[in-house]
Amino acid sequence: RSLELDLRNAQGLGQFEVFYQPQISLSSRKVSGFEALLRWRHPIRGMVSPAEFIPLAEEIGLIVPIGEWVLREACREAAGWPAALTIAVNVSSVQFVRGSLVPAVVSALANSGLPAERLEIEITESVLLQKTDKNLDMLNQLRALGVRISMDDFGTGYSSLSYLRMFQFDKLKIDRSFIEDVTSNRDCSAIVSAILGLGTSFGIPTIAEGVETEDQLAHLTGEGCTEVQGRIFSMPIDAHEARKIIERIG
Ligand code: G
Ligand code: G
Ligand code: MN
Ligand code: NA
Repeated sequence: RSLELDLRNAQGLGQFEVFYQPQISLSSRKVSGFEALLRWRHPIRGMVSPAEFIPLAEEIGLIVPIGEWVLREACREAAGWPAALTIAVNVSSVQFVRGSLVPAVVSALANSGLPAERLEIEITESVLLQKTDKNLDMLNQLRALGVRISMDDFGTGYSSLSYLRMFQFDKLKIDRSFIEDVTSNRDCSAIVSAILGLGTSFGIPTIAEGVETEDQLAHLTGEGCTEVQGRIFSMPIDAHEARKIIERIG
């Protein structure tokens, strides 16, 4: 597989880049932080989406060094932003099982000088599906450092609700698939209301992703969502563009 060979060489060739998508607090209408999203600039294929290469990187174990690089890079970048801004980094379940995630986080924080409280780790349900005790232990270690833990793609998994009992998440991220039709589809609207209600009951802030329209924004604001990210404010942008946004709002 030539994609696999290219992927094995990508990091050494400096083909990865971290993009950043702003997250907006609905109470203050201000940027509260950014999500780090990996990009691969392939010399022939162009920009390859992580959706296309993360599964392969997980399969061949490469996600561990790639994920650690994203963590270092994102923490280093965020350390240069104003202290109110957070950085959310996606972490694969493979990094929990095969990597040394806790020491990697400790060193990314130490090397960048970023306070632990400004780092959010986004996990998906797969982290709690396998090696549950070991992974919960690692989540608690990260928590003890002061790092925040978000549940990504909330509601799309088989047992999202049971995870609320297993771990005290700091944020629930509502998947884009529910937001897309939230204003036009009663089922989506009901699911989103239910998730926002859970957030309120459990005292966990909520963030909606993939918000594109004013109608969606008004709906989510009315339903008590805490934060949004999506095209309505900005698609993921490179570090330079992110700094320009920060200067503009600063
Ligand atoms: O940005 P984009 O929509 O192309 O991302 C596609 C998918 O890849 C998303 O589900 C996102 O969570 C995932 N992703 C993006 N960056 C990273 C990363 O650094 N690590 C991991 N594990 N997943 C990522
Ligand atoms: O990790 P996660 O599943 O949250 O990744 C979100 C993905 O959705 C990223 O690949 C990002 O580029 C993409 N995205 C972000 N905002 C929007 C949006 O408003 N609309 C659409 N269609 N995609 C978005
Ligand atoms: Mn995410
Ligand atoms: Na998601």
